[in-house]
Amino acid sequence: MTIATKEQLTAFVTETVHATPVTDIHTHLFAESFGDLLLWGVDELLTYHYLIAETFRFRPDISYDAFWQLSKQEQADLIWQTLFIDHSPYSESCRGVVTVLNRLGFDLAKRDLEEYRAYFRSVSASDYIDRILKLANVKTVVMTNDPFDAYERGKWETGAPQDPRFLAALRIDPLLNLWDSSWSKLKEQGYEVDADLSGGTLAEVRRFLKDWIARMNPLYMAVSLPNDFAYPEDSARVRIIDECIVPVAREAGIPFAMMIGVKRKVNPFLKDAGDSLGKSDIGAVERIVSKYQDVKFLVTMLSRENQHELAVTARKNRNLLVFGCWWFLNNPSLIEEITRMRLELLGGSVIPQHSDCRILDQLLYKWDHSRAIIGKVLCDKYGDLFDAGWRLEEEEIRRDIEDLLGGVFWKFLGKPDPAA
Ligand code: REL
Ligand code: ZN
Repeated sequence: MTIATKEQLTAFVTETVHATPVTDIHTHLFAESFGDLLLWGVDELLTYHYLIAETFRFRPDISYDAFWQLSKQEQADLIWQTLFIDHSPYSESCRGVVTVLNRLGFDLAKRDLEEYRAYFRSVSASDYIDRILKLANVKTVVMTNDPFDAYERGKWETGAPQDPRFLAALRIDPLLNLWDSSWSKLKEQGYEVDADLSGGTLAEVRRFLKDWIARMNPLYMAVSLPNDFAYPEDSARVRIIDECIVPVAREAGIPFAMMIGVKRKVNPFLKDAGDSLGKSDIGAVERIVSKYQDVKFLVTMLSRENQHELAVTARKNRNLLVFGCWWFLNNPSLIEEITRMRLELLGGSVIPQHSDCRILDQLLYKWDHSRAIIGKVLCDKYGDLFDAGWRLEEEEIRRDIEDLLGGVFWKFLGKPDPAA
């Protein structure tokens, strides 16, 4: 049907963005078969590392050690008191908790943490997964799967039942960022590798990657890279990229996802909350994607300052697909600015958002909040076309939104959307 008025346009775009199921291309969530690797519930929500960092800012009276010695529930109590009762929870990660509790139907007027906890004790993981995926309208969740993690490896080795809503991504940070310590872990797994990459080491690394690809059937291989990531460079990282990751990605027909710009552990006392960011050299991205035009690259960058040049680099390289507003960019003001800029430079050939959820319940807020912004930006973009006299068809708008929320990803992979 043809859109007749601006009001009709706004209503249709807003409704369609909310009604379209999402493929969430990067999370830290797990299927139920991974047991306690899947985090959910109010105590997990409150102890999200984003909130831990915010709590310490208000609590100079609590030492890092004292905090880490508390039980999870005690930590959650302290965070609730500090960020939700002693102050108003308007930071994005605090607001996220409020959105989740609200969407679950809790009485927010009472602010009674025990009441929320009682619900979580009464529900099973399996029912809760169903409830959250339905409420968040997420059809597929891509996990982050680390073969260097002995605990997770155990889960893969027991061949637990598969849930088609949760798909794998092979995460290889230790291989590229910590070769000095990870080569011995490969050796323990039966690969004949040496610290100096000599002899058959690179062939063995390729064998390791292929073995895990066979086991996990990942949609892509992924790494997070420091802000000073350089390419080319005389380093173990770049040799492994050139001689192992790239050929294996090419052969397996899966992309290599690079998440660039993280500074790990700038405050180690904060543990997971102690990572930061820095501006990166877009030249490194340009050089690697243009060198390997037959390999697909998914790229997200952590610094706001890199966003414009990353979008321009994607204009020049069709094997580069930009995705998500990562981590410190996942705030309404920045999502709006970045999404607007990307749609202006790339049209719909982009993945505007991923959730990066670590806790299942967060799907509710991360997607609610991002959908609202994506919808708002799209209303403006289609509104401009409407004003310029372009005929807008509901079917075409629906197609575009389905693409942004998943279709672009699946087409880039060259695979049918299994949930379609
Ligand atoms: O995948 C990553 O490397 C990051 O997204 C995570 O390490 C980070 O801690 C995550 O919670 C950010 O949202
Ligand atoms: Zn992540």
